[in-house]
Amino acid sequence: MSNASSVEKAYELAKQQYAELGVNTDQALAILKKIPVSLHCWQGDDVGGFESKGSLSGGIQATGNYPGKARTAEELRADLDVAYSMIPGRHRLNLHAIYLDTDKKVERNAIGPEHFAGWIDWAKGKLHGMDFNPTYFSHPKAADNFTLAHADEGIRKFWIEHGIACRKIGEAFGRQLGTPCVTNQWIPDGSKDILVDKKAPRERLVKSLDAIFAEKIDPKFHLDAVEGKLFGLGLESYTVGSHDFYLGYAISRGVLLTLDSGHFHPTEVISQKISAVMCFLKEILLHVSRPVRWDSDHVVILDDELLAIAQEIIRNGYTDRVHIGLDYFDASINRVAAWVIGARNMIKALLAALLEPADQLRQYESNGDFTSRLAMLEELKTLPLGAVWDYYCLQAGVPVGAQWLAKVKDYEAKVLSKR
Ligand code: RNT
Ligand code: ZN
Repeated sequence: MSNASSVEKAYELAKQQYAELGVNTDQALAILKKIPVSLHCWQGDDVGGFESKGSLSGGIQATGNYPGKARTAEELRADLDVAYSMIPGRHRLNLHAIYLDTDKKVERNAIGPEHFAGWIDWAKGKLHGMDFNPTYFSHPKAADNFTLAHADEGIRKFWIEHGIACRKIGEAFGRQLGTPCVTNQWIPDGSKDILVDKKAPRERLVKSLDAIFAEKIDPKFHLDAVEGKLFGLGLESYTVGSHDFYLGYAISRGVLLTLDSGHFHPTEVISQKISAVMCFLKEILLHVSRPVRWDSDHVVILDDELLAIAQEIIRNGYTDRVHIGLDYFDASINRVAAWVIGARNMIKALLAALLEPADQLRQYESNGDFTSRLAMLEELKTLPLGAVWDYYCLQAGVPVGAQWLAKVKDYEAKVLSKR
């Protein structure tokens, strides 16, 4: 299905079919258009960054050796431009501190908005909001995988200064781009083997975070988030910033909690946690990822969990309170395609949720008519979501269906393969 008139015809039929269930597809698309997804810059170069040529640390790993990764900020922006041109809607960029755009060597505790001027100008021009992350890994002062919870006061101080510097950068993003920047704090701190004193590092982390967050910043420009996890590579036995730790921290301090799909035990899913934590938190940040047997950060596909995450956001009316970010890094395939596939899937999942006859389903449930609830949920799976999606892409001026792939292949032949 490629030409515009066949896409429109299919949409008209789909629209009728959904209307019979009481779903207004035009309205669904109008809502979808307003939901931004924050694309993570680090898919473009396997979490390398432009600060040094050192290797990735912190217990995370990008596997694969596909050619063509971005080597400079300009290359990364060019790749991102191609990716955004295949993704319907207006979306954000999530930047890590190691992606600073400067020729000089700047220590992490000395970075400022001026080192990200190239990104700010680009985002202004392209109308992208920006989010930010301090980088507490891939650095000599994080060599033993302890940063904010380090026993050494000097090392803690260095990383606290980095955290503070990053919040100021995030605030500058928010002020200059007119949309609040979410700055997400994730640290690798943990231990390969069983720790005898599990308490002291956590108490130190509370103090370090409190020092980082001491200065209040207007939420119109900047929001703070904290991200817990279960384990890292080489850090299997203990993580200072576990989920329990950060849930308590976020609730008691009034900051956002970040839920990453890959940061829990294999049978735990974040879709089940959203409505639980939202009873106690104003806003949260999602790192939508795809763990395969471990926190592997595979490209997000349109699987049951992705659909369930989107359903939780839409069914509960959380679109203004849940910030959606992607977090994966696959180095085994074309990196621009990886962005496009994951982002398009996230948006498709939101569309699927918006096309549910939510009131009707809720009615079945409250009436105790679980037969109808199950029947309907299953029938919905084969309704023409694809026709509505294609129409959305057409309207947004981005490639319909798999047409984007040829464009990415062309970019690969002309640009990426020459790197
Ligand atoms: C690591 C966390 C974290 C990172 C990025 C690069 O397990 O998920 O969010 O992926 O900061
Ligand atoms: Zn994450």
